[in-house]
Amino acid sequence: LRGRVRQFCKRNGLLTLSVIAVLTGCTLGFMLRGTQLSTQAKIYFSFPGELLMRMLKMLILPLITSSLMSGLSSMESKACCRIGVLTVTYYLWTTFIAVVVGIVLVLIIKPGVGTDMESNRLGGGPVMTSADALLDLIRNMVPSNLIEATFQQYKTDLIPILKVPTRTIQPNFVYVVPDETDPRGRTVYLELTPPPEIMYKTSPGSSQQMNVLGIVIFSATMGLLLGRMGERGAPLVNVCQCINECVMKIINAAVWYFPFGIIFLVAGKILDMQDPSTLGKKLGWYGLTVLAGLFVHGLVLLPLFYFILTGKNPFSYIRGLLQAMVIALATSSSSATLPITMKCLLENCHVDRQIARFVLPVGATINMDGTALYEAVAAIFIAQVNDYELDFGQLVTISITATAASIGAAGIPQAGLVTMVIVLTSVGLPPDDITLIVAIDWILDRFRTMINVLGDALAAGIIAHLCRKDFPLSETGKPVPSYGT
Ligand code: DAS
Repeated sequence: LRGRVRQFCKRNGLLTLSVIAVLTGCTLGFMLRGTQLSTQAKIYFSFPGELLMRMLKMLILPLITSSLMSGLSSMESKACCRIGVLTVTYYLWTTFIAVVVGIVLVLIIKPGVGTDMESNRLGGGPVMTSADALLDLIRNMVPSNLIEATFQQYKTDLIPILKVPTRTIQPNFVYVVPDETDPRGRTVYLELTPPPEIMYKTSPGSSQQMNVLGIVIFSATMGLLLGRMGERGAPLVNVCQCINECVMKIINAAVWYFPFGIIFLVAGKILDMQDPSTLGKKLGWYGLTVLAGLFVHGLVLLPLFYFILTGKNPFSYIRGLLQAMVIALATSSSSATLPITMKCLLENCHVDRQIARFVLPVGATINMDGTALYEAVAAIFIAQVNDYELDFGQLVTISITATAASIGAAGIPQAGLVTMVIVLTSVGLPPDDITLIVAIDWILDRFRTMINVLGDALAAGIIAHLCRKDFPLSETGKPVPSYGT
């Protein structure tokens, strides 16, 4: 019995602790909601969770750059091209499928029809055309300064300053600034970051995420070039491999702090949560539509694709990813979850290290099925609230811009809400109306982040199977030696 208990703890100890931590955080958050914690107390209370997020964010860029440079440098060019084409094609295909699932569901359920929610046509902020936004996403794929892009990846660009009537808004990443011109003090500004000196037409996307995409492209290119330099490139390849192994060792040590941080991360969010009874029935139906779409896409279609393309049981593979999905649920950040997703892929799912090192960082940057589905549903919900009939052409536009916007969304909390403006402006809807859905965005964000992470990880398993001739290790089922052992 002791041996069984030890085996269970070894395989599932962290996952069990993390699940218990999420439940404990929920309980603690609801228990404390009635108490009037002072701001100072809230700062202290949120400290352990903030520490967890900073630990994860600290590891992301060294992990992405070292994974790509060391992983690609040891791949021969044909295999590299094959994996690259397969990966991007698979990602675009599944993201588009996610959008179609969302559109079909929101047109059937019609959560926004006949709602009494008022649209916020207050206007304000620079008029954003989708052309500006899309151009800006592409512009930001080439960061003018890699070092600056590296260090500012978690700041989000200003979205158009929105004037909204006073309402309890989840200020997870926005500052609510009173509008002095309103004597009644009822109007506030929703402002992401202090306006830059030059208010150029920036996309509402998080340009830093595109910078991270730029870093991914740069690192992948460096990896390919290093691979062709032979002995001359070996020193830098060795440095990248050592950095990669050190980062994974740090992750192996840091993960035992995670359950403690998760408790306060979840409790802090629930403490700030708007009273569910004030959300309104229609918003509830909207939330259920998003959750139903995420379930259909993430737990039905993606596993089905995995089974069809690999012939293996998808749910035993997903079982190996549960730890990463719990971290995604707790942090609502697929980038922050990346180190854990990498650890699960290598140690639980036995995916070839070179495949994981390429597919995962690219996926965490550009593949966000959950976000794409959510943005399509939210845009059509807002159209329904405005009694705005969308024609087929506009639905096609929404499916394309939602796919593009999800590529531009950062792997950080509620980034999908930010890039949503691209989708709204592409069909003439008021960008201010994102405030209609802000109130429950923080909870939907957690579930769409889980599906984002799941989509990336299932893709790695599929690509590894399809490229098994190039990487036989992942097919032998032998455990891939985990880092540091
Ligand atoms: N929270 C984002 C992520 O980390 C998803 C989103 O905002 O839509 O993937």
